[in-house]
Amino acid sequence: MTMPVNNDEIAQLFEDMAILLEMKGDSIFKIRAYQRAARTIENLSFSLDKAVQEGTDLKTIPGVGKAISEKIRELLSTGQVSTHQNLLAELPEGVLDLMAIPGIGPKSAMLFAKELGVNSVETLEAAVNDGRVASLPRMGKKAADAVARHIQSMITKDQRTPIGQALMVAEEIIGALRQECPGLDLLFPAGSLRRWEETIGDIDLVGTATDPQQVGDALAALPGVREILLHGPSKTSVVVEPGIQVDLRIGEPDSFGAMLQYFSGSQQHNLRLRDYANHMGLSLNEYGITDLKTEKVERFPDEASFYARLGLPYVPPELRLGLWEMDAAIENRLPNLVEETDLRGDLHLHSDWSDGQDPIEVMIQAAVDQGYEYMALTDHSSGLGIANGLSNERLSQQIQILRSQESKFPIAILCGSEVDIRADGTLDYPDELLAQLDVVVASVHSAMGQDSQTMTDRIIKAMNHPSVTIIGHLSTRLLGSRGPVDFDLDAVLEAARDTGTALEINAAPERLDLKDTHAYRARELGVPLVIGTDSHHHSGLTNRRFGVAVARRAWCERSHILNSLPRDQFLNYIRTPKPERLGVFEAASKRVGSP
Ligand code: DGT
Ligand code: CA
Ligand code: CA
Ligand code: ZN
Repeated sequence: MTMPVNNDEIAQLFEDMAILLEMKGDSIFKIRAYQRAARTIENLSFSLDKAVQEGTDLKTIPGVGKAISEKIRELLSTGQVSTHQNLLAELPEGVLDLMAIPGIGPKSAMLFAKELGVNSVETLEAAVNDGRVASLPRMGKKAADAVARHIQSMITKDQRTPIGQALMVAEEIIGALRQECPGLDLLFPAGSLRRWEETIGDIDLVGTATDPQQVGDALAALPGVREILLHGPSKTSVVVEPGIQVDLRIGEPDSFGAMLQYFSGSQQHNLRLRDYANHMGLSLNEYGITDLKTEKVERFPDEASFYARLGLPYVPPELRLGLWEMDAAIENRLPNLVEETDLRGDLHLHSDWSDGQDPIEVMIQAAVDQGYEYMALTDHSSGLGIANGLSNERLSQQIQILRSQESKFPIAILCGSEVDIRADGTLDYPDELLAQLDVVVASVHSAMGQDSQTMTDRIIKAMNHPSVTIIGHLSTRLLGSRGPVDFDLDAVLEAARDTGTALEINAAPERLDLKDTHAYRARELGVPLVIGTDSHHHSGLTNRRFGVAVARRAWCERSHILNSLPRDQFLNYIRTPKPERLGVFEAASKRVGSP
């Protein structure tokens, strides 16, 4: 049995065969015949598969002769066409890979493969760089430069940018456009950036302006622009340094809600929403909502009114994944997501005593400036030689200094440490010293190549230590440069709950660790979550927004986040022995959670 083949797939096969023949330099008449057949088949009003089953003579179809009719029958009965397979086999190696580069057609791909022996994107890039492409007949420097750009734009498209970097670039562009364009009104990130995905394919910006053309012109003229991909009256696309695509769209204020909603995606969320709207007799697009019967278009200035027209509550962008947020919205049980202003303290801060850049007082003042009620200083332990970790003596000294600072600042100053979990699961300080600390963040910084069982045992052993308050950056991954360690997530989450150990959502944008899906699972299991910035500089505390975004993508409410507890309740939590403190958290967060 072969899968049924539909008309589009048959047309595609003839389209492909025309390209293959063209590459071979075959007769133009044969090529045209295949192309004509493809076009005819695309536009047929009946299924070829059915027609063959019913015994129709395909040659009665205009443009379908004996040869093509036989190939259709062969494809329908065997799932492939031998002439097509033979053509593919004759192709020089790598030609199809070259054709996958946007802007490179079959002729050039064949030329590069035959004349230069190029068989991959990499070898083509090398041939551009050493001048071999430019020296080909009918190519020249200009054409070679175009090939270089095509390769670059393909690489750019494939490479996703970590959100920290993408958001910085987006904010710089928004700032610059605000300066350049007095007529600019609204301007927001949309797409994956607005949903706080951890990596970003391209930056989408949507806005409104009295003079849309002016905003597009300003974007195209920004100093960081490397290439202009498209420059129209309401849409402009550019590539900015260091190789990130930016799509800007300017729309009308009275339909801005539909536009922002459409371009915020995700595509899957929008598909679900569109299906839902269709059942109500409505259709959606970037301009508004259309009544399918009357064809009347309603416009919406903001997203809330757009969702409300569909009888739905506002769905926060972080939840728009096209998974189960639509069901929750329909049943009106979307969570009341945690917000930055819910946080009452930061429990992961470094000073210049270890590898931070600022003195202790500056870090404390930074926590005061965030409006916090408490903070913990957590410099590294001595095992981490590179980070100038604190010896037992220096930690004792730091504790004394911190205790003496408390009266000078309006917040609770907690003595802490980010203590290494050694390869065998023991901690880097003696128990007596750890017992003097208010907050212990235990983290893996070494022996990251351990197998899953060893790593899982190691982390769980640390969780069983009575002084360990929080496990820091559980997976140790660095976005785009280091993968996670191997460990059994469910075993670790269960141990966290059973031992009364909180897990950190490390908000440093290069970490985001726990990641969203792990935090989601942790929340479901009732593990207390802490959003910590791991700041090594006073400016780092604002990175909490990245951690809050992870928590929101994990459907966390304020009640799921330990450091949203008010000072007294938080102090009560850390002073209660493990594992009873889990009960303190549950009771306190119920009170916090209620209106
Ligand atoms: P990215 O850029 O890969 O990180 O992910 P997005 O979600 O930003 O995707 P992008 O930039 O291609 O498009 C932005 C939004 O625009 C996307 O989330 C939904 C909407 N959109 C774009 N193209 C289409 C489309 O062909 N169909 C539908 N339904 N929506 C689209
Ligand atoms: Ca995008
Ligand atoms: Ca885009
Ligand atoms: Zn660390």
